[in-house]
Amino acid sequence: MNLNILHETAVAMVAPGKGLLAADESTGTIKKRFDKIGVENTEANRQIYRDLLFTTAGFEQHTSGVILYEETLFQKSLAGQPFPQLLASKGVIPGIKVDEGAKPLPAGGPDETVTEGLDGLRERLQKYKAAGARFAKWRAVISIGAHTPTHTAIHVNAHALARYAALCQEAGIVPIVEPEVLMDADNTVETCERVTEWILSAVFEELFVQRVALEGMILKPNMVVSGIKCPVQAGVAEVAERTIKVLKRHVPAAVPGIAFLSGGQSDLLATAHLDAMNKIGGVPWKLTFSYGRALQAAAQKAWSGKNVDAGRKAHLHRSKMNGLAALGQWSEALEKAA
Ligand code: 5MM
Repeated sequence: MNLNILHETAVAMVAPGKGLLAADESTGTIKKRFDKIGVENTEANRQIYRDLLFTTAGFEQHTSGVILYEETLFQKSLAGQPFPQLLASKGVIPGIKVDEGAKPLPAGGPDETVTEGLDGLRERLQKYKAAGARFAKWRAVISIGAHTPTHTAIHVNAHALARYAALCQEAGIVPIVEPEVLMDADNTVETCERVTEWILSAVFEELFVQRVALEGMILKPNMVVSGIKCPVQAGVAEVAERTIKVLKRHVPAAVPGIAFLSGGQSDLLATAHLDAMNKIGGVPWKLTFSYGRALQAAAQKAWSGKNVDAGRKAHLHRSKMNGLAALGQWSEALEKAA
C-alpha cells in the first residue's frame, strides 16, 4: 500500500469547488429513475444517458470524480471511448461501486440489512483497478424505526465497511466509506443526530481496529436532518449546525474530506445545506457533495430520453451550483438568475 498515492487521490477527490457525481445506480435502481421519465431500461439507454452526463461540457470544472456502476466501468461512450478513459481525459477521476447491496439480516430481529460483497472483493478490486478505477464506494444502510437501529445492524455494517476499506487500500484504491442513516421515516432531527453519532463512532472504531489509514479515505455520510414524514422539519441553519457538531465529535481530522449523500433531499435543499455548512467553516476536512439524486434528477427530467441538450444544461447547472456550495459561495439568487 502506498499511502502517499492514496492520500493524493483522496485530496484530489475533494479539491476546492469540486465534488463527486454518484452515477452508480445498479440496474434495478436506474430502472426506477427511468420509469419516472418513460425511458426503457435497456443497456443502450443506460449508455446514452451516462454518455450525456460524462460529455456535458464544463461539468469537469465542478466534478472531481464519478462513481460508476460495474456495467458503466466496462462500457464505452457513444464515440467508442471506454468511459473511464473519457473521464480521465477530462481530469475526472473514475471510481466504482463495489458493494453488492443491502441484504436482510437473518430472521430473529427487526427488519434491518447488512451490505454484502466482501467475498471475492480482493480479486474484483484488481480487475476494477486495471480498468481505471482509482477509488471505490460501499454503502451501508441504517434505518430508523421504533426498535431500530439495533446494535447488531450497527456492528455488522461498521465491520463490513472497515473490511472493505482495508481491502481497497491494499489494492491502492481510495475507499469511500458510506454509512447512510435513512431519512425516510417520521423521526425527529434529534433522533437522526443520535443515530448518526452512533454509526459514525462504530465505523471509526472499526476502521481503527482494521488498520485503515484515515489519510487515504473519504467519508460519505448523511446530513443530520428530520425524517421526511416528521411533522416538524429542521431548517437549513439547524441541519448545518447539527451535522457539523456530529462530524466534529466523531470524524478525526486526518480524514481529508467528507462528501455528503443527498438521501432524498430536494436538489435545492441538498445544495443549501452544503453551502450553509461551508459558510460556517472552521472544520479540519473539506466538505463537499457526492450526490446521486440531487445532481441527476433535473438532468433526467430535462432529457426524458429525447432532449440531450436540455439534459446536459440541467446537469451542468446543478454541478455548478453544488461546486459553489462546496466553497460556501452559493445563493438562492443564483438559482433564480439561471
Ligand atoms: C446513485 O445511487 C447509488 C446506488 O444505489 P443502488 O446501489 O441502490 O443502485 C447510491 O449508493 C448513491 O451513491 C448514494 O446513496 C448517494 O445517492 P443520493 O441519491 O442519496 O445522493
